Amino acid sequence: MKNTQENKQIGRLVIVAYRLPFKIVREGEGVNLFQNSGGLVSAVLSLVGDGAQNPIVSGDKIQWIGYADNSPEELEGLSLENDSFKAHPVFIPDDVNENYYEGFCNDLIWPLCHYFPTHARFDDAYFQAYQQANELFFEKLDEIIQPGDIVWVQDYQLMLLPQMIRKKHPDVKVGFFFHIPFPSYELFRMLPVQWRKAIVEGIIGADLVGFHTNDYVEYFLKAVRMVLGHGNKLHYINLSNRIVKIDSFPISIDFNKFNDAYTDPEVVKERELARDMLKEKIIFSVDRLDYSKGILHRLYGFERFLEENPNWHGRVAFVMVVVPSRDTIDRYQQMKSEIDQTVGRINADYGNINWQPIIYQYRSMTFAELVGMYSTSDVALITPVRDGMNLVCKEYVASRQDKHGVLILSEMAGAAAELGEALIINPLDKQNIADSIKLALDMPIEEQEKRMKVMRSRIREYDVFAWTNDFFTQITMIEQEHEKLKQVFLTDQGIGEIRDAYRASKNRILFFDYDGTLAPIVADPAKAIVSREVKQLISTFAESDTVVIISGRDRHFLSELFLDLPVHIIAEHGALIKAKGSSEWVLNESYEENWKESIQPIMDLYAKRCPGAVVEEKETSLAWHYRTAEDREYATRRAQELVWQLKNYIQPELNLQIIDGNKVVEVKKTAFNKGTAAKDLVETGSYDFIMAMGDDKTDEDMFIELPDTAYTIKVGDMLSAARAHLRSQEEVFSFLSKIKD
Ligand code: GDG
Repeated sequence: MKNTQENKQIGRLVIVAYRLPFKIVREGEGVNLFQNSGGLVSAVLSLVGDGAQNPIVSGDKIQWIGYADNSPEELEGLSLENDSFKAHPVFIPDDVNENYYEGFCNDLIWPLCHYFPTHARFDDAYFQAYQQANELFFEKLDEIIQPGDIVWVQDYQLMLLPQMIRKKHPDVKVGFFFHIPFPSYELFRMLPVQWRKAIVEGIIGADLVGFHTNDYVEYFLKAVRMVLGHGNKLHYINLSNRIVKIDSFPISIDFNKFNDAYTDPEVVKERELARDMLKEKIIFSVDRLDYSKGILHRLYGFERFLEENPNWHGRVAFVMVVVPSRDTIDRYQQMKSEIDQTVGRINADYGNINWQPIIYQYRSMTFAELVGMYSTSDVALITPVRDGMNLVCKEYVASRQDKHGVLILSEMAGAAAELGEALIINPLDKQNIADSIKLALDMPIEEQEKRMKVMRSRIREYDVFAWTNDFFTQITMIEQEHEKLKQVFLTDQGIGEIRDAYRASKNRILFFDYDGTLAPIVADPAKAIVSREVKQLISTFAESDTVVIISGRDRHFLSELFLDLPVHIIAEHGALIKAKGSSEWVLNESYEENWKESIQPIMDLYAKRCPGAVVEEKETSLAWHYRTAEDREYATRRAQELVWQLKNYIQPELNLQIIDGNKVVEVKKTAFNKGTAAKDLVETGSYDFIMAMGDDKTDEDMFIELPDTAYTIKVGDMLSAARAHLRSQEEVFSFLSKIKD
């Protein structure tokens, strides 16, 4: 990593998050900064300074932009920095912040993303404030940004910011991380059209967008596809002038901090204190007061366990700590009183003078108390009904240096994807919770150790430092990817170089795509006809060179157009080949039939529902065309749905690929493409000049497969693996004339 950066200016790391990394407290003339010990703070610290494993960013202090609840006057003239961070406070007027943070963020996005749409409030004033606040963050960033800086934007409070940065500072590297679940499209689409558009556009202003799990990545990609019509290839979204990578980065914790704390005297003291007080087996949970954390469901599950297992009465205590949060809000107050009542009821029903089944505390804990409880509890019961990741479960595992203890974890937490050795439960199923509690309490020590060992080594390996490192390595790789895909538009000099090489060579092969390259793209595909001049030019080339027309069109269309020319024709993306001078079409040998009957009905159905769209059955593929659709926007949405459905439907063993082309969705066998077909031809001769031209996504296969010495030319400005670009199809004639001149 170091080498690739050596000659580049390494910039500063700029974090933008709703909160600053420390609390600012005025004291007389000065100020006290109380640094948070949160995961993100220690994670980003690992990127700078002497301990940094990865000099992606400079060793300068981390610049951190965040909201300050102090007034501007209060902080005027004060230096807000400590050894590691320099803070740049953003001041948001109270009324705006109310609608922005309490409103749009916590009263709409939070419930929607945690699958509580009934709690979501859609208020125009909220969205207005959200835009305003994001702009205030941007203004602050705009004041301090320098060339080479890497900006890392955090979470759902700042979804519009990446795009704002991209517009004004197109070359700045921007990462975005989403800490909560990204919901399935059915939920996301509940947002008003303009809002969801602004959100998706805002987020993909970044170069790299991170989520905790692959599911969230998939949901987001679908939102991008449905809302903006941008498809993706694996993890990449190809916008016309840049690519965005969307990937999963499961956030983690500082494993060593929790592991080492086991022997910390304060933690030891807390552990002994807990053990002195509680002789029973201990079940423990800790979370913020929030409906997403499943606190009530957990209580119902524990109640069911008590009901069914009288032998455990008096022998188990459930220590449930709820950390105060947002409890001035009605919904949270109500939830709190429901929790209070439920705990009271269970304790009254099952407890006795010597034993209280639930020890409930509504307070926050010190770090020593927390790890003391983690490391002494026999079971951690973590049951969110939805959680982006959930760090508490990872902390519990890391704190168990003794490898004892059992983790019960909700399948709705992002962490469940990584911690398969936990007892995984459905948090809404009280029987499932009750059964798992029993299983956990009865689990032999050897089994506990076996499970803990695997989970601990996984968290140790991918700790929060590996997480940050991974994210930043990916950002740098995107830059390299961009370099590779950079558009070089051909100038007279570039054209001159190709002409010289053409003239200096003897045995030449030239590949021409048809639609969008030799012929213009028009609404009716049947009317896309190559002009007389271009055809004449191709014919002149064919006198001295091997010319190949390579297209996705069927053989009849191409035969008719080029029958009189001495050229090779490749139809249906490489499936059918007719050699120069022959009248025989040869089917690619890897082609197998019998797949169309399962795909055609799906395409037909989509065509019926989309006026103007048609299904074309080619010999070796099926194509759903929507260039002729009456309502283009509607058809684009339908096309995206079709691609999505086909992707889910097509099993890998069918070896089919879906091509999301220019106003066409096409399904064909994977065994061949324009790339394999072009490569096969090149290998049959000893060519000293190879040129390939194309405008479509399918031409990329050709650009990639041909040798590096080939002159590959992309028509249009879409990112491409080709060496050079022409701006449009109209330039093709003049370009070819200059080469032949
Ligand atoms: C969001 C997403 C995602 C809690 N109470 C005390 C205390 N804590 C610490 C825990 C843990 C953290 O707070 C809670 O983290 P979670 O991940 O469980 O949940 P959220 O705060 O909702 O975080 C979540 C996370 O972002 C990261 O991306 O995992 O899904 O919702 O570290 O230890 N710490 C102390 N006393 C307490 O009373 N010392």
